[in-house]
Amino acid sequence: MTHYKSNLRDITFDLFDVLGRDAVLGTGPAEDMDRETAEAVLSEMEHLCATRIAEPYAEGDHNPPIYDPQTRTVTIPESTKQAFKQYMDSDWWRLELPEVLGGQETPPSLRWAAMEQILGANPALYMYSAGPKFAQVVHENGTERDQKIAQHMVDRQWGATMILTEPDAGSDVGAGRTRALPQADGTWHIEGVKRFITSGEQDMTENIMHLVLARPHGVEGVGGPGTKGLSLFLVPKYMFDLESGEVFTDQRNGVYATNVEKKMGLKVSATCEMTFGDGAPAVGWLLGEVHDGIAQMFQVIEHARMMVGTKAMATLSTGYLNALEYAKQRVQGADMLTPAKDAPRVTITHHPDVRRSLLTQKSTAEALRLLVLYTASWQDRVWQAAAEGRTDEEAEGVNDLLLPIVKGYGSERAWTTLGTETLQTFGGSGFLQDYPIEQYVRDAKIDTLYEGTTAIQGQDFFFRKIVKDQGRAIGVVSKQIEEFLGSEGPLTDERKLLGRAAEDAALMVGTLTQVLMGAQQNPKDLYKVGLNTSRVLMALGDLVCAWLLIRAGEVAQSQLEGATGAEKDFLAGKIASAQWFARTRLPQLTAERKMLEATTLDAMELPESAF
Ligand code: ST9
Ligand code: FAD
Repeated sequence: MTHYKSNLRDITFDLFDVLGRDAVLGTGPAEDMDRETAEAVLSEMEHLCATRIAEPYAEGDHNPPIYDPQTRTVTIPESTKQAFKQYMDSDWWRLELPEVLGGQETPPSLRWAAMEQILGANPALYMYSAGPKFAQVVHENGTERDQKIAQHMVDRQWGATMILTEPDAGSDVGAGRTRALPQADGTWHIEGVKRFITSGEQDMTENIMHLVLARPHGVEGVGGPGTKGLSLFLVPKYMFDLESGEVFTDQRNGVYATNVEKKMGLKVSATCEMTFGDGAPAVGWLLGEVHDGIAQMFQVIEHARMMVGTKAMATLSTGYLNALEYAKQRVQGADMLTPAKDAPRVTITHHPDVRRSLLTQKSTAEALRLLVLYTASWQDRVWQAAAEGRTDEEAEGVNDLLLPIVKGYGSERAWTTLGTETLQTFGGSGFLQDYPIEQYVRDAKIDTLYEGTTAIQGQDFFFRKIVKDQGRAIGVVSKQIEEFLGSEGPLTDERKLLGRAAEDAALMVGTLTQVLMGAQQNPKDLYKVGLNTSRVLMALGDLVCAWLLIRAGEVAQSQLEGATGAEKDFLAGKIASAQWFARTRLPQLTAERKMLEATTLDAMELPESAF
């Protein structure tokens, strides 16, 4: 038994019964894959993740990677190394790759359903194993040279990193000062210090390809201020033969880990300070030979933001299932209805407040899974279109709209639920290392921080995904919700709550858009928008999640007749999740709307010294 508890029944119910993902199987790019194969993939992945992948989870936390400042190397704990090897040997990572790079064409919805399991079992392993996936961005944006590099990254299973952050450039990536100096042979020398780099150094792969944002120096017309002046460079740890990929271990490139951070959680993931060009040149190639770094890097970031939201959901899901198991065994107190001092003691699942907490955990985990898979089903359309040589702008737009909800809303809801409800179910035992929850809480906190903090997700959501998009994508999702509300369904009370909440959400977006327009006359009103972007992100996250859960609850209702045993319980649980989430979350949108409408500039006018 490992810490990881998967929820395969819920995954397949969402994929096939609610979101109809059978439709993308056995046809187009997935013509070789039918539902049976897809279910077999998920079940194999579940087995691997619940055993070998999950086994070293706590060990990696207790004995994190060791940094040697003399050699500037990082030693990963042996048990993590073995699990990493097992995962790479399993070839499941090929599900995420296109055929041209040796992958197995798989619809994104099925990919994320599979990856949920490694992200719940041992998320750092997913990050260490992402080198081949990074190769896809190198391949898609690259010259012939870069495409050869991409193939080596896959064939030789190199590690890879995304390198943006600097001490003075975190959320504000455009403040980065790392320089790139052009060389006569067409390469570039990178100079500077980056920090907080995931997987920056490790001893599990023969090479690491760093994808680095740096500012070209001394070249006419490029390298200006801000994000648009950044270019993306491929900087290997070791130099290698371009044709064969053979690594020259005696030709160490001048990029070194100069520190490894000591962290609150996710400790087995080495978070490195990386120094470029101190002593020896750090040689790199300009990706695609075009100066379009921030747009290229955002192709990685979009995937990584989806990954973070999936990790957050997966952790809450396994956390809830652990808490449920504990609650079913822990005997404490008597039933409220039998107050006699000698009344029989009951398991804590008999207490209303524990039930409140368990339903909050269950419905939130299930809502976030639906959110991830619903978003991935828009990615299915993007993927299908690409296979046919088309672009599907509507699907791209809706995916873009949903990403900050998956990442920002998802990580906030998952972490607060884990910390305030899941751990609490264990009482004092939750605070101990005897159960995985305290590690889950520490490991999941990072999800609200990296890949853009929640504040950044809120701004991205409102300014870029709603206003800059001129409401197109949000219009598509709103229309789907309206159509649902216009149809008949058995969860009538929840549908009413959804209708009211949809009005509140529309008013919130409308009011904020008006305030934004008004800011052209009263510039300070822009602060009122800034005071509310996180609120709108969270409110719309609740709305979309409630809608998806009610849809799922109604599907469950339609399957209930004739169901027996565990299947009947599962379906009843789905209906209960929908009802609980709708009844406890949706009424809060009215209060959120009122708070948004009542926003003043007081917070901005308060002198800093008064805080
Ligand atoms: C990090 C890593 O935290 C943590 C975990 C690592 C795990 C790694 C392994 C797993 C991942 C595996 C991935 C594999 C690869 C997958 C490939 C799949 C094929 N969407 O608004 P503007 C662009 S890393 C798209 O003016 P500012 C766009 O080009 C550190 N593009 O921004 C735009 O131009 P235009 C993470 C976007 O004011 C341009 O940027 N750090 C988007 O200059 C400028 O836009 C962060 O995330 C978007 N949503 O800069 C930083 N937004 O408008 C957070 C912008 O012409 N900070 N672009 O299209 C931000 O995001 C800031 O808002 C900012 C602001 C930097 C963008
Ligand atoms: P800051 O930007 O200083 O933010 C501090 C606070 O101010 C936050 O609450 C933030 O929301 C708020 N804030 C900042 N600016 C604004 C604004 N304009 N409006 C409203 N609020 C704002 N980076 C990489 O490049 N590659 C990696 O692999 C990587 N991995 C990481 C792994 C870990 C474990 C950690 C901790 C970080 C990692 N990062 C990585 C960096 C990560 O992406 C940044 O920490 C994150 O983007 C936030 O930047 P910051 O820490 O400098 O915080």
